[in-house]
Amino acid sequence: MRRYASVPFSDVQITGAFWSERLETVLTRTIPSQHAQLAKHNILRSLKLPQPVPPLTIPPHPNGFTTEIFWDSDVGKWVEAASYALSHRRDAVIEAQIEEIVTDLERAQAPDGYLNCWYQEREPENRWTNLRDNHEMYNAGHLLEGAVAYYRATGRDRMLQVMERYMDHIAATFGPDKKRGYCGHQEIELALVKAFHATGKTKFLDLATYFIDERGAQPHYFDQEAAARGEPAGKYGQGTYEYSQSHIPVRQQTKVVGHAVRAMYMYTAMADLAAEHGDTALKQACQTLWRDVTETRMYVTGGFGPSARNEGFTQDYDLPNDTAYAETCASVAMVFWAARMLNLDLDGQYADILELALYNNSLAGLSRDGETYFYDNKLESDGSHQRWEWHPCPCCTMNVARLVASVGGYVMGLAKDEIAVHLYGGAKATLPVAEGQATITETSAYPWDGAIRVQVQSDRAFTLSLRIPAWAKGATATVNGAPVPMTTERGYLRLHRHWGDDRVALHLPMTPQRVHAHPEVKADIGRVALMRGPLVYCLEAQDQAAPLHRLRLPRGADLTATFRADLLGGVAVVTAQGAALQNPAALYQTEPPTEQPSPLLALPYYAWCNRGANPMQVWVRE
Ligand code: FUB
Ligand code: ZN
Repeated sequence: MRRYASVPFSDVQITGAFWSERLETVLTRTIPSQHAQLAKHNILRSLKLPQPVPPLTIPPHPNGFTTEIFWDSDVGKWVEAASYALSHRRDAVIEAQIEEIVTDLERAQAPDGYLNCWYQEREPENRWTNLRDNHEMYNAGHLLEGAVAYYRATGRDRMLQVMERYMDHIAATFGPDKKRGYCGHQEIELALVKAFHATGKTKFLDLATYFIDERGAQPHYFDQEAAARGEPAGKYGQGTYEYSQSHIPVRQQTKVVGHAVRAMYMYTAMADLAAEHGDTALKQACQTLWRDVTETRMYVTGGFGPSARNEGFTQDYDLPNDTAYAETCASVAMVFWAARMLNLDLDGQYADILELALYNNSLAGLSRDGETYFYDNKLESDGSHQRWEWHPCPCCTMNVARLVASVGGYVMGLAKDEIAVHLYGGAKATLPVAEGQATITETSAYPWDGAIRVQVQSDRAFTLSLRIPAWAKGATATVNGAPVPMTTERGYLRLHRHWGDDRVALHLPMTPQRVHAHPEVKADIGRVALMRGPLVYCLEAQDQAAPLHRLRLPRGADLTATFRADLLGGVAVVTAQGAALQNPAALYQTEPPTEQPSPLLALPYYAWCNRGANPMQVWVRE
């Protein structure tokens, strides 16, 4: 298995305007405001194991479940995002806030290493009795990711030591010759792989491998655990273990099912472990699941999971627009998975979906000012869907923050004698390659413009692989001004030469394109979506001359892209001459309705609902 490694975001300098602006917003507004929200909503207080135990902040759901049970995960994710911020620039206030959290966790940790503020505060006698529902290892995983990120950013290992003790406790409790459990909400598996990478300690990798290998085995651990609680085995709120992708062993899974975030985190860990162990069965399972989700169960915006009922997948082609769940976390997790797939195989299909999920569904989850969010990302709204400042289940907030703060980590890939550029938009890195090094400086106004310049400075012979996105029809390239044949290998233009101080120019045409859905996607029949480059577009009612439901974009209408510096901080809009249905004489009549020309203005989907709530459509009547 040829392996690529992602270049860590801390080794990639983001220089382009698009991501620099978002990075700055996340560093200066999102991270501090999230800390304030964690404090305001008692989440930080919960780490102090207050006595007497305070009443619940989040009233339980009728099924008895409160999202307070996974507050530790929100803290872990915030520490991770904040640590990424520190990797960009140190900040005494943020560091003091993290240090206080670490001290709280250190104090809370039980002598045997166990650490879960919910259980320790409220039901210490019940720990490890309901892995199916209660997120203990999910919390542990996010805290571990936070600890790894903080260690990498600062070199301080106090939190990592706390988490290592906890992982040792977990490894002493679960395993082939112990309790054969694993978490109902996958997360810890990918976190353990990160801990292995950060420390080189194989015990972390072994535990991740055990969890993935054990999942779905019979007799089913969740049945046994339920019986031990005195509940009928197999009686499950969600009705099926597909919800947690534990219905069958992971290598046998061929359909993407259940809760979308759990699925994506699990596939991420599977791809990680396939790479670590050269496990072809695991890799094949990932490839099969990848095809399944991208061919039948993905929104055009790179969103996943249409249904609120299970926060996840339903049937093939079931992709409603106005009720789309498409949780921000699920598409953020798709970015994680796609990056791992790219490391297994340099194949542009993975980078294309990575980019789609990043620029569209994921980025839509964060407002322009960096302080309000979407949890579910609808593709059509009557105006009632709005961004919020906080949520009883704030998982998506820190997920989008950690993604943006580490976006540089998705830009390049590295093999022994190859550097691959997956994403454009302005970035610079000096990388070890071919037993020497190379500095890659990519300059562009991407995603607004497809003119890309890559300066290579090196004295080594290696392959520079430049991604040619599937949407870039008619792409051209030159090296030092001389045209090169556009022969691509699985979506990459692979330029092999002895490099000096050389200039590669890439032209990715950014003509606006119409996208049509498979006819089994009932919601999109007779409708069209617009894309330009990696961006999906939408209509917001406030930009149109007629109400959205009356508008139509005729098939032959010209599409024009214009950069509007005055709009939403600068975006390329797509305009066209559309048509609007006129008022008829009566409620019902035998004459067909008449239309008048009506200009349409579409803007990038990620930017919608930043000027107040208003109706929106991605799929427009054709
Ligand atoms: O259950 C923990 C997180 O909260 C999930 O990943 C999200 O879908 C939300 O339910
Ligand atoms: Zn979420």
